[in-house]
Amino acid sequence: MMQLSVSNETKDLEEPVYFKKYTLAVFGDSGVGKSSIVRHLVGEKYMPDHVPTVEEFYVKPITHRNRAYELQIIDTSGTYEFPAMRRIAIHKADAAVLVYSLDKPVSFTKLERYMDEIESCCAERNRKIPVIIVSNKSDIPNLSEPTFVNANGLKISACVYLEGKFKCQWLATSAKFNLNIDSIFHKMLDKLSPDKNIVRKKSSILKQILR
Ligand SMILES: Nc1nc2c(ncn2[C@@H]2O[C@H](COP(=O)(O)OP(=O)(O)OP(=O)(O)O)[C@@H](O)[C@H]2O)c(=O)[nH]1
Ligand SMILES: [Mg+2]
Repeated sequence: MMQLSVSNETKDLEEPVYFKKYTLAVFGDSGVGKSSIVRHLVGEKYMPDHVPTVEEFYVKPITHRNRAYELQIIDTSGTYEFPAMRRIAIHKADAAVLVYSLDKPVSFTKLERYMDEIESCCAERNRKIPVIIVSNKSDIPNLSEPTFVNANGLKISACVYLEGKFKCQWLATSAKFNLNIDSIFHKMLDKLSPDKNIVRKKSSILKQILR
């Protein structure tokens, strides 16, 4: 009886065992909703007001494909120009989330600057990190993604344009209504986790079946 209670106490004190810990850095222009996205993921309330971030750090345990991961998330500032802090965040990060929103057209054009910064910082240490581009505030009516023309003169969507130009995935979200927020982090874990080859194999098998 005595032994049982001791072992239960020990169990309570035990640290959870994570399959892996990853650091994600979230970048994007001022007011696009970076903090709102991260706050949603960690279970904090949506805030209707814009409170500019200096830099925040969050830890989120997450289960993905039956494995427990710990995400360490760096929420960076888009309002204040802190290039040195951004560089440190990029160096720490295993992956990056780049956010823009259609109510702030400049945030779309600034994607290229953030991407250059990520690539050049990573190149200094001879590495590459996966990036996901997020179009947030998809709930706002009457705002549509820009369209582009490809080399053959065909109209293409912002998603196809961005995925082709930056070789990364794209996702539309709404932090206000919690739409697709978790998918950002699950997509990222698919990219980062050692099972990614299995995922790729599965998707190529699917493609063959659908052909
Ligand atoms: N309609 C709508 N508004 C949003 C959404 N996400 C964030 N907002 C609003 O946009 C404003 C800015 O959101 P934040 O999350 O603080 O933006 P941020 O990118 O962290 O800004 P900085 O920290 O200054 O770089 C706030 O007023 C939010 O309520 C969304 O999905 N839909
Ligand atoms: Mg913020």
